Amino acid sequence: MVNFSLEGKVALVTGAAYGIGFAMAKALAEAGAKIAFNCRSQANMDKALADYKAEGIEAKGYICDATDEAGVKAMVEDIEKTLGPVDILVNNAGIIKRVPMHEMPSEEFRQVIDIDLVAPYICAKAVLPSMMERRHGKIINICSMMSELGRETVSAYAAAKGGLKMLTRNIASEYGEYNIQCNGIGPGYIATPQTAPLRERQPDGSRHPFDSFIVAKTPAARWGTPEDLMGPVVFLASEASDFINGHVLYVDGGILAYIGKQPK
Ligand code: NAP
Ligand code: GCO
Repeated sequence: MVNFSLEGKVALVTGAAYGIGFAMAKALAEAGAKIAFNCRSQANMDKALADYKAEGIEAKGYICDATDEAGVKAMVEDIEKTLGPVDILVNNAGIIKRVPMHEMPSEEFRQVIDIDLVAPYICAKAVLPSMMERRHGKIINICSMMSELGRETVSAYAAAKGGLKMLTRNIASEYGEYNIQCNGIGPGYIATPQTAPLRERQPDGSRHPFDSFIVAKTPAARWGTPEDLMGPVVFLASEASDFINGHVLYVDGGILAYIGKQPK
């Protein structure tokens, strides 16, 4: 029988205070994993711990910036002491800044690269030695439509997410022989706080033009929800995907397959 169970596994989901990370952590917990997560803000942490508890999940939370190498190392060591070695790492923490590239301060460009690309490297590096020793592990990087496509104002984000796709392939290449699988999940347009500005009602009460654009551009004719990511992450975290490595699974309602409707 195909094994989707995560009983006895320890999962670290970065940036899982809410949004996609929270939904994925919930799914991993429902499949049997023990959950650790991090975020930067105490307020988000407090609310997240209450939300996990309300779902019956005893998640272990850490206030830790995923770009802080020493902090991440200490977090992973503490997880190992309290829950056990990390079997599943989901590099989910991420930000976006929507600024025309020619107007974007380089510090902002660097910050997006730091969080969306360097942090996944830092977190993967922190868990790999133990996974290599135990000769098994799952690393899942949360990529994006912008791992494949560009659009106005998201140059830093697209550069980071494009790099994250190749980092995923490189980790798969370098560590596959240790029975470590590294894959990506590429969500389409998902309704979370990160995309809230793109869905805001206009002053006249009409839908945001980008909202209408995305619904037209998506064969499923809807925004995705964080819950749409729950099955894919359990699949890639489980033994059911042990021979899948270096793959980015797009969970996008068909956007990448679709040229778009002919204008009326
Ligand atoms: P979100 O709603 O903005 O949530 C981001 C989470 O990451 C929050 O918990 C935030 O908490 C945490 N975070 C941000 N920077 C961090 C850092 N440096 N260290 C630790 N935690 C950090 O985002 P989302 O929409 O759920 O997206 C989650 C991931 O999916 C991101 O990588 C995003 O790029 C990707 N994605 C999103 C979509 C979408 O349409 N929403 C589509 C494709 C890919 P704190 O602020 O408290 O740290
Ligand atoms: C944007 C959106 C996208 C989504 C996601 C799509 O401004 O275009 O925020 O980047 O967040 O990454 O997959």
